[in-house]
Amino acid sequence: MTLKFYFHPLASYCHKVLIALYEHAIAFDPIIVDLGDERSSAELRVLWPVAKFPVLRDEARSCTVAESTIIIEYLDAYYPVGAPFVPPNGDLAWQTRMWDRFYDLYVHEPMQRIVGDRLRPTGHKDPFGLEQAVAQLARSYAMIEKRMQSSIWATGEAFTLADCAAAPALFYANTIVPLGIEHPNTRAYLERLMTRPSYARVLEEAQPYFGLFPMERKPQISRPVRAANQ
Ligand SMILES: N[C@@H](CCC(=O)N[C@@H](CS)C(=O)NCC(=O)O)C(=O)O
Repeated sequence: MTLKFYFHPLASYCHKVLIALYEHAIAFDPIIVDLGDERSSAELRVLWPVAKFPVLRDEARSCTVAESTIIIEYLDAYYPVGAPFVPPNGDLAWQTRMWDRFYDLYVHEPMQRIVGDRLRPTGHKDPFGLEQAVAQLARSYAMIEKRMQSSIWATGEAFTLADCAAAPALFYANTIVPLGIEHPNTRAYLERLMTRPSYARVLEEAQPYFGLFPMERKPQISRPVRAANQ
């Protein structure tokens, strides 16, 4: 197979690209990487010494593509099927990129920071960083809540790159800092994302690994967006 996808089924940024691959039914060779295992991660490190995934290797074009957003743009450019994930021009193009950045930087990143703090050894915790991450998530939830009052997907009617970014970011953020009763639009949006066949499949494939999630609250597929105080 010409496309090799290096990923882990539990890894949130890998979910973002898997959604795009499944949306467009693009065939690929799945290569599960265990970063904790020297042999398993060696191949990834040769391709992309940053040693973060997802990474796409396109043997047909001799290209190694890293960074979830760039991989999805690459799929649009070289494996186009149906509507592109980044609309080609006009307001929708910059809006899609802006909301992709928003979900990565202001939902996904603080969510990862909270999980990362959990993994830090005693004596190396970052309570101030943790506080900042929780405050950022609260601001982001409020922004999403307002925006999703009148929108089905992140940028309107079409499912785009921004929704690929939103799905894992919101799914894991909601596991750690649950959406509340003040976020009905965001909860409904997350439910739409989780029941969309592409992401439902990603979550089903991730489910066997949910026990490895390093927080007390484990991700759940069933009754996904029930508010903590309901
Ligand atoms: N900006 C990167 C972020 C990739 C990333 O953070 N990947 C995580 C998994 S979700 C990872 O590789 N973590 C392993 C590590 O940091 O050692 C992207 O969009 O692909």
